[in-house]
Amino acid sequence: MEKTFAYLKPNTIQRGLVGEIIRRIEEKGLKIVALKMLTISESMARDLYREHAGKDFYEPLLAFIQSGPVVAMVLEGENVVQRLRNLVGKTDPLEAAPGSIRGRFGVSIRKNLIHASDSIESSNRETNIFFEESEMNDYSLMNEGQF
Ligand code: 3AN
Repeated sequence: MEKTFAYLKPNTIQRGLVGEIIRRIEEKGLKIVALKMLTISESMARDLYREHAGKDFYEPLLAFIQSGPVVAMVLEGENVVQRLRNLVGKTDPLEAAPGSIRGRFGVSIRKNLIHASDSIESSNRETNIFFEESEMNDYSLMNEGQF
């Protein structure tokens, strides 16, 4: 079954929006199979965003995501990568659809509240930075597949 990785950025925790965003993920019928709060280390941050190394926003982005705890999760389901990306919205909150998470709550492109993997390959790579296989949970949602 397809999986995707996401984490709620430090400003989401500081703004008290963890519950609101998880509620939207659950409301959409997406299944959370792993979930935890942690503070990202510098080596995790560099690994996570290595494709952006050298860009002008890279160092400020690394500093921001280490500035407080994050809430990391893995979701599972059919087409879950695309389904979560649609719910999250475009990178820049100015361009994100008003009903998306970034469109509704986002203020700046750096502090855009939530990261969601952009492909199955990225999801596998990013999940391995945050989770062990033993942290994945196997269960069924009530009405799974009927949303
Ligand atoms: P997404 O998170 O939508 O996949 P990416 O992978 O292009 O977007 O960017 C990773 C993160 O880098 C974004 N979530 C955002 O926080 C930050 N970022 C991207 N572009 C910029 C930019 N022009 N200025 C500041 N931060 C940026």
